[in-house]
Amino acid sequence: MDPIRVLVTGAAGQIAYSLLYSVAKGDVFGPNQPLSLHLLDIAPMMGVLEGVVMELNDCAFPLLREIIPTADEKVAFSDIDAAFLVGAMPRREGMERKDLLAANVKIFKSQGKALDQYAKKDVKVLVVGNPANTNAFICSKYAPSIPKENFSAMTRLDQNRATSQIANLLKVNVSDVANVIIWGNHSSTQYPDVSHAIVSINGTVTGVPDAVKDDGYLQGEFITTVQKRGAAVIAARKLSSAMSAAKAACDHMRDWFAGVSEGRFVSMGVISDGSYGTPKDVIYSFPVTIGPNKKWNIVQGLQVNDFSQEKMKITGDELLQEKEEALSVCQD
Ligand code: NAX
Repeated sequence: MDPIRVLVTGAAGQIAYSLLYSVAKGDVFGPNQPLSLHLLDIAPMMGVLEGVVMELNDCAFPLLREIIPTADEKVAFSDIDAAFLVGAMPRREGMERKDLLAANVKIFKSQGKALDQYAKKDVKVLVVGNPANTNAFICSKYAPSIPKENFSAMTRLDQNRATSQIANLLKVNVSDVANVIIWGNHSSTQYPDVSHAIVSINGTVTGVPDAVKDDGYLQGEFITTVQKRGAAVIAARKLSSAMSAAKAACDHMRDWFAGVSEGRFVSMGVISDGSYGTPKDVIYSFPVTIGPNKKWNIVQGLQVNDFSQEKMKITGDELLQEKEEALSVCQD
C-alpha cells in the first residue's frame, strides 16, 4: 500500500505531542496504512521539532515511512491527503479578542492558500486551533479549488466530554452511550444536547433523558460542565487539554476516513446549509453520519424543542459575529 501524506501543524506543541504518537501508530488511518508525516511549525520552534522527530524515530513505528519537519508551507502542504491544523495564535494576556482573531485570520488565510495550491484536491482538513470554527471557515474561503465539505472544525472533544459525563452519571461504560450532539461553536456558547442520545443499560437501549430522569440537570449543570470543562482542565493542570484533544482529533479523522456505523452519528463543525434554522455558510457543529466514501451528511429530521432552538440560536449568532469580524480583517 502506498503511504498517505498527513500534515500536522503546530507540530512542536503539546497537542501534537500526543497526536503524532497515535497517528504514527496507526490509530487513525488503520493498522495497515503506511504514512508520511509532514510536520509544520514556525521557524523559532525548529529546534524543538527536531526533538519530536528524534522521538518519533525512536518509537520505531513500522507504519511511519517518512518524516518531513519544516517551517515552509509549500513543503508542508504539498500532496497531502489529510491535515490536522493544530497550530494557532494563542490568546496572550491583555490581547483583545479582535487582535486574536486578526492574528488567526492571517495564519489560516495563508494556510488556505497553501492548501489550494499544493494539497490534493480531496484532502480532508480538520481545524483544531482556536477559534476552530472560524479558522476553518477562513481556511476554506482561501482554498476555493477544494470542496467546502472537505473542511471541518473539531467539536469531538466536547462530544467526548459530554458522553463521559453521562456514562459516569449512569454508571455505564462510555461505549454504551451514543449519539450525544454538540451544536454550534467550539466555545462556551456550544450546546451539548442529549435529547437524542441513547444508552444501553444491561442490554436494553433507552433514551438518555429517560435514563437520567432529571431534565433540570440535563438543561443546567450538565451543559455548563461541558461548556466549562476546558477552563477546569486549565485551572487544574495549568496547561490546556492536550491528551484528550489529541484523542478527539484522532476520533474525528478516523470516523471521517472509515465511516460510522448505521444508526450512529458524531458531531463535527461543518459548513452549514441552514439545517434546523442555523445560519448558513458558517462552520457549525452538527450531528453527522459518515458513509464508507468519506462523505458526511447532516442528520435530518430530529425533533428540536424550544429550549434547544434557543441554545442553537445563541451559538449560531456567535458564529455569525465571529465570521463578520474575521471577514472585516481579511482585506481581500
Ligand atoms: P501549543 O501552544 O502547545 O502549540 C501550538 C503550536 O503551534 C506551537 O508549537 C506554535 O509554535 C505552533 N504555531 C503557531 N503558529 C503557527 C503557524 N502559523 N504554523 C504552524 N505552527 C504554528 O498549543 P496546544 O495546546 O497544542 O493547542 C493548539 C491549539 O488547539 C490552540 O489554538 C488551542 O486553543 C486549540 N485547542 C482546541 C480544542 C478544540 O476542541 N477544538 C481543544 C484543545 C485546544 O485548546
